[in-house]
Amino acid sequence: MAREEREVLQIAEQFEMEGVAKGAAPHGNGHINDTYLITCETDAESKKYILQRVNHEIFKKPWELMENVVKVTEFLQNKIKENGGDPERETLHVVPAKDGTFYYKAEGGSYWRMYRFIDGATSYDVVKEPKDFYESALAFGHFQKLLADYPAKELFETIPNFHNTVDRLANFKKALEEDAMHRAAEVQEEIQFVLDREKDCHILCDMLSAGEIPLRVTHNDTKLNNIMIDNETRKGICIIDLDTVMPGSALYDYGDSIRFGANTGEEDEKDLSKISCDLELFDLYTKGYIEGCEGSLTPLEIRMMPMGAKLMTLECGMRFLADYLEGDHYFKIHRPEHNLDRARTQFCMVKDMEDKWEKMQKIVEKYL
Ligand code: ADP
Ligand code: GN1
Ligand code: MG
Repeated sequence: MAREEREVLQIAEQFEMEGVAKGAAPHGNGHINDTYLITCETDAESKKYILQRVNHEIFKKPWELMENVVKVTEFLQNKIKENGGDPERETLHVVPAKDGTFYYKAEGGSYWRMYRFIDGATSYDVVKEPKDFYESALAFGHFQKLLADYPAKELFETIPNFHNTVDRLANFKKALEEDAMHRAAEVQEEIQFVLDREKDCHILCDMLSAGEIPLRVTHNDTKLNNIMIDNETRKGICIIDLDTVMPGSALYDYGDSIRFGANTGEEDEKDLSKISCDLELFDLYTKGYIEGCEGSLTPLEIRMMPMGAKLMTLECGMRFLADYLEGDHYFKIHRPEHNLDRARTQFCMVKDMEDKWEKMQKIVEKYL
């Protein structure tokens, strides 16, 4: 057994698992945390768990993050029970550490947490069937609806100003000014693309601060691989990756899903001719999200959906490009220029949305 696996297994042993942990393997395609699938053997069967090293460069206070996650999952478990659902499969369950806390701090200072594994379901990195994307929209909308009466004040802001596009732009400009890796000169076109859209960055922030659109409790990281789709029913059964559940706008959740799932190419596609906003997928997701929210979106929120999609895509591109300029310390990369490739797909998607703007508006208006 490799050293890494042995070390991860030792950490897994610190949690209240059933049986004896036998195997640990890297799992999933998240950009932030390190995720492992732990396999345990009991007398009767084998049991699986998800063990994660929380990225505490990004989540500065993992104990606050875990307090959020525990509270939100308990709240969801109760809601799901009240609604006659299956709380075992429809929300995450945190597995406590043996000392009764909800995370484990290892020697060397890394922070770990464990979830029960959701079996018989898959998280997809691309839309394989349009129907799956529609089901994911229903589920993300439903998630929003379930959290509608969650006491927002109780939530810690795990990453301050997470979707504040004005703040994101300021951070981008700072990275540009510092140009720590001397990379700015080669990416002038991409930089200009962002700077030309400065005004856009204010639109949703202004509407939120004027109270024109409501602040809600939102997920804030609604890409397709943050939902488990049941292998048999093909329903979006469980929303995962709850690290950024915080006050936000429904347009952030809606927009981030479009950014990722309605793109005809992958987030890190090098061939930009493959990138575009698929209007059929855009329509399907819009319909599903509005239905999932069960009438709770305001007419103005619905009208602003194209803007939510465009701004979440622009913001993500700006974040990838800033990270490229700063030396790739935030998002995991798997090749040189990975963040630059990602930024380019996002900007290409933004441009395509701008070209299709009237069509996107017509689509959302159908649902008013
Ligand atoms: P990151 O913040 O790095 O994106 P995630 O919490 O999204 O981490 O987990 C990464 C991947 O691990 C997910 O995309 C999913 O495939 C898988 N995963 C996470 N939690 C569970 C779970 N409870 N059951 C099954 N798979 C999970
Ligand atoms: C990160 O953790 P993951 O891979 O689900 C990021 C999101 C970005 C996304 C881009 C906490 O999501 O904000 O939109 O990458 N999460 C965090 O793929 O920054
Ligand atoms: Mg994730």
